[in-house]
Amino acid sequence: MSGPITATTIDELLGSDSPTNWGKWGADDEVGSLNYLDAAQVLRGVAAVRSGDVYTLQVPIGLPECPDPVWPGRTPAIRTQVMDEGFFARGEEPEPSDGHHWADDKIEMFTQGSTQYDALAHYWYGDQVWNGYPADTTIGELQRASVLPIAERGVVGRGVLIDMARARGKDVLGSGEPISLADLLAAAEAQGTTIEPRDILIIRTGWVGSYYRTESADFYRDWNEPGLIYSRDLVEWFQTMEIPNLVTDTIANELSFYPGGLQLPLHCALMRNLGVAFTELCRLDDLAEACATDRRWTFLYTAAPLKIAGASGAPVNPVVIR
Ligand code: UVW
Repeated sequence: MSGPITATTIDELLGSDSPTNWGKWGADDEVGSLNYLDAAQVLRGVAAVRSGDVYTLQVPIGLPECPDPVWPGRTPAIRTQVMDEGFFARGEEPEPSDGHHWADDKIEMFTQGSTQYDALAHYWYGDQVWNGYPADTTIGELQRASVLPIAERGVVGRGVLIDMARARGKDVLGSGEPISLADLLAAAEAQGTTIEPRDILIIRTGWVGSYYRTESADFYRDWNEPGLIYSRDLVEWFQTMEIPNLVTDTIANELSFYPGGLQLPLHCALMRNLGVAFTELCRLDDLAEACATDRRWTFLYTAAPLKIAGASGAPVNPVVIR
């Protein structure tokens, strides 16, 4: 990419011939590039397991000392205790005759307010969402390409981690720091890693990890998440490589804002047009440390978001087995 991107609309940026996978898996498809993860890909993931070490990638929900990290405008989860020993001690709940007590609680949260899978119809431009479904199928609930079909299917395959922060000798990439396709491939080469077709691509920036070490006001100042920057060759590479799933440790998986005013154009080019599943807001630091220690950057990746009907996203705790 030469020079800053100054397009002011997604249409202008992507043009009329941006690569798409619409129709590739039929007129009724709702899981897009996850279709690439067939049984052979599951076995390829299993074959990458060496030590049996397990890593969970979700950030915690509802830590009392630290509100959950969320995209500006969303609010962190609120967990409310609905029943506990205190209710009995205060006489607010009648004592059951058999002597049992219990605890209950509830959570109010954005479906995308934690580590999460985006539904393929979560983000669009023009009047169509993934696979050409009309944009008005999102009114009230996502009638097509909600997160439910992804949740019902599950996601299993070979994961490959590219540690961009480590490649640049940083703990964390800076606000608005871009990652081009060339940067990604150079970091993979420097790690000695080959990204193979149909790999689940996991990119570490250190961003979400830094949230837990940073004052909230500092974390949200000059808000522009680092990440992949749009280029036509990046989109073509995703399509040619048949990448089913992009996973990162940022809240929205890509560079947030562009000088011309664009926001999250890869949500449109990759998710809406190619059907690439987005897994956002992962905690990757411990996994990256383990990979750097024994220089093995590939593993079995498994995940299934919660089955929430009609939802534009759903929390998930991906599990990686090395
Ligand atoms: C936005 O929609 C802003 O981001 P995300 O995909 O993280 O939910």
